[in-house]
Amino acid sequence: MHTTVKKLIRKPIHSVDQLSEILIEFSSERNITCDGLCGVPYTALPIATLMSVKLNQPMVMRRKEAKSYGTKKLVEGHFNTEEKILIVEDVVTSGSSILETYNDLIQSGLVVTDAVVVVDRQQGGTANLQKNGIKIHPLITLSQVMDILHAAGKVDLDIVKAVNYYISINQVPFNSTGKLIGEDRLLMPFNERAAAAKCSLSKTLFDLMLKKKSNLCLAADVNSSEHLLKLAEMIGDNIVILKTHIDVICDFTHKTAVELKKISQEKKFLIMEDRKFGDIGNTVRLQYVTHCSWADLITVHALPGSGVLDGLKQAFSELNSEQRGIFVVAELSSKNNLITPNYTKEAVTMIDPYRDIVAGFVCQSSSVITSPGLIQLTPGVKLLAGSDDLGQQYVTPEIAVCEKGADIVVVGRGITEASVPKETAEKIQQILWNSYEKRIKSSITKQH
Ligand code: 6AU
Repeated sequence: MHTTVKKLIRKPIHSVDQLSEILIEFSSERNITCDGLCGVPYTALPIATLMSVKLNQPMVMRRKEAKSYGTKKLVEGHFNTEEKILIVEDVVTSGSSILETYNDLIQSGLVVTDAVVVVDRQQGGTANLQKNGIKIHPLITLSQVMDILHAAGKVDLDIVKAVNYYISINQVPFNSTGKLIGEDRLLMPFNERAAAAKCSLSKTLFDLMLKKKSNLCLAADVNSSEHLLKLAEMIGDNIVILKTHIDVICDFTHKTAVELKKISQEKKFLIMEDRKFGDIGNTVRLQYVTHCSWADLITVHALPGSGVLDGLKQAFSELNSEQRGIFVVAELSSKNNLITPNYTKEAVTMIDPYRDIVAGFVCQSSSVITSPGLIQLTPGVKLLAGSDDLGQQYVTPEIAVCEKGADIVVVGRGITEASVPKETAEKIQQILWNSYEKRIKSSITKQH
């Protein structure tokens, strides 16, 4: 037991003020040096604030959600790149909150090597963070807390044993790459993903997926309003998104949009206009306001650069407060397309300051998205793998989810041109949902 804990036993603390002093003493006992501090939001913020005042050292603030206006920074405060920041946290369990903070600080050019925490619950978080290069200094562990309470006659030995047993059977599992299961989006259930989402429409989408047990998007590429609305009525219960290309519908009017919206509210799905915007920000802003304001989601190419997202952000705020979201095309399903791995990587980096409006990516491979809050939308799917005669390439629903990492799968002609569209949609919905469940379960069994 280190000196600070011994002192703690002799003189218990009663306030955050005292706790911050103890942590300062503890950090100096450990020879931890830093240029500034950062509390993990939110509980550790008052502790870090008091430490910063007492040490007369700056504090940086990590935002849990990027601001939708102004600087859009994830880390706020006066700092210079390469400065060393000490993370402060109250409790470490899996280590995922510290890791999120660490990632944002590193991305902002800061250096992080250590974190001081008040209590280590000993469930694997410390070791996991160590694997990620962060040394954890716990003031006290849960077993030490129990030992101290037992020695003071406050808890029975049976309770101590029960707590130790709980710790031993509730270790946070790792996957083969040393990542926490809870951090790898492919292994995480959608409810946990929803909590990690920074775009509020993504949260709605994850909730819909869970409620409807569906991760199916219908590409309703038909040429009349009547056919579109008929499909929406028929298949609405099986899907979470209905995707349109309104420029192929010869009689599409505002009335069609209103009727489609009504069906989407009754059947509980979102509407995505697959516009694949690819122009300068101002043009896209005008196009969106004129033609797409009725849709919940739209697609854009990353090609024009971040101006396209600025244009849409402006359009969203010009319109109203309805929830809106964007899917950025990072890869294509068509044969011989010109997208390169570097383009895909740059597209992913580009959206970072726009996480409040970007719901995810249209892409083909599981490696594109690592962040659990972003959604992978994958087209090019049919019950039977193959291709059409214009370069579209198809994989089966199971491959799309389990191997390509799709969260939501886009199926068009595989349903609309089937002899029995409703039954086919039901079948695909079932396969996709089973594949999602298999993906998260199989990964967990692999770990134990
Ligand atoms: O199932 P299909 O081939 O009948 O339809 C696939 C749908 C079409 C495409 O415009 C769209 O998915 N799509 C996209 C999207 C969604 O952006 C990207 C892509 O790479 N491939 C693709 O087919 O409406």
